[in-house]
Amino acid sequence: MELEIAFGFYFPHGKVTNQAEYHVIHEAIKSVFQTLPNHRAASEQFDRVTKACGCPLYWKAPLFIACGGDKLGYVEMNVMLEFFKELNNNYHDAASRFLKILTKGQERNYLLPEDFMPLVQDVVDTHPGLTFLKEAIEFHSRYVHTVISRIYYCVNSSWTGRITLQELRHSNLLSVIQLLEKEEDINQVTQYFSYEHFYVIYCKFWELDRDHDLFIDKHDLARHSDQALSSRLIDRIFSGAVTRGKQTKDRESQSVQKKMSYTEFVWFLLAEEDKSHPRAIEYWFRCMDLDGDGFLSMYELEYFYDEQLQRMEAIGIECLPFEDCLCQMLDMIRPENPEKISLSDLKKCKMTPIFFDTFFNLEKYLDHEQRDPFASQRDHDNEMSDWDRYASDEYELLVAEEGGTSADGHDHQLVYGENSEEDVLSPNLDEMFGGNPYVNNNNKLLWQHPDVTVTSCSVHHADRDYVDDFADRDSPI
Ligand SMILES: [Ca+2]
Ligand SMILES: [Ca+2]
Repeated sequence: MELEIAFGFYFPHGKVTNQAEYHVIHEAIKSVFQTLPNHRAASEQFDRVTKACGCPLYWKAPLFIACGGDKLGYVEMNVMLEFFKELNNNYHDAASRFLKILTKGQERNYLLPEDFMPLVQDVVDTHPGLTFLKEAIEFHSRYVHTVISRIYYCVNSSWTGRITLQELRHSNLLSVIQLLEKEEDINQVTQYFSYEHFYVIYCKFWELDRDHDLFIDKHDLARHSDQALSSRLIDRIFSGAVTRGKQTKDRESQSVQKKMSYTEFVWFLLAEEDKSHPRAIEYWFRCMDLDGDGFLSMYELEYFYDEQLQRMEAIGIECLPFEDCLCQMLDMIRPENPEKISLSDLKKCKMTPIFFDTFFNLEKYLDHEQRDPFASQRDHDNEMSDWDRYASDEYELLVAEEGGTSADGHDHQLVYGENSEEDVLSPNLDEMFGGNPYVNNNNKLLWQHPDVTVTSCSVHHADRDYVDDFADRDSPI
């Protein structure tokens, strides 16, 4: 990038658009406003204004707000023309314009989760594939938060909670948002917006969260997928390596209990059900890297395998001793340094899901054992991701369990609380995106806002490796 700046090829906000195009759009905006009373556009009319600006349809709510429409209830023609002029003069590609619009003119060069709320809420309110949700208001914020959490999972490869322009450009987010205006069936938009995917994630959480306070603890999570996960791994999930660890004090025992929020659960489930996704590999790597040195050592592998061995013995299954298992795994991963496994070793290997399941998911490990490993790799070569396949299967099951579908194909009964008027999830959700930075095993800060700065284990040279690995921008699948 430094080279690019030196030679003048670097355009932080995209390349300059031509003036002829500007005038065409300028006239188009004027002609929309001239059909409106007092040359003012209300939010319902902003679909036309947005299209006249040459923006994707579902930028309309953020655009309306960026022009002050939320305060006045309308936007005047001159305000819109001024705003567009500024966009045109200073922001020259879709990503930089999107960021400018969503940050509502605040001088920020990154997006926060709440910046996405008007956009996703507007999809709920106006997308033809979600009209059945209109009456079920208590579902709105749950859907909105699920979508935003999925966006961060895929796009925010730096794990900072802040989506940068670079991350936006390396992602498919803008093209998926654009797809929404052509695709009437929201479930076809499997990236981020699918209602069925939301429904599966939410039901899975609801099952675990027995007291419905919208947080789950270690014991709740242990019940996930018939106790498939090892307790050592669950401890790591709650350690702060991958969650920001809300802590609540237990009144009776005075002990501090760590809880997982709904949005953290979204990340967990996505990572658990598709272990080939770059974010999932990072997620499980963080969990297994007990000392936070950026490598999985033989000791760390043995620590997790030990519990797998005990569990298999307990149910009378014959299992490989650690040394043999280790040989198999090293054969499979082929790490650059045979003594330890790095994040990039795992990202390069196509059989990484088998690697992780061997160390902490008994059910999936036994599944893999019964299958030809190359068959599962072939499965992977077809178009559907592991996540899409999981979500689709689970949705079918949920619908079947609930005893048939309603006319619109959706049954909301499961999640209707006793007082369905109140959106109980919202207050919790709204504070979920903030919280503490990630910590490593020693409770020292490992990941800090706003950059990926490793502050704690500076004695390890491996830190460099960590940062490099996380900084490499994998575009989401
Ligand atoms: Ca709970
Ligand atoms: Ca380590």
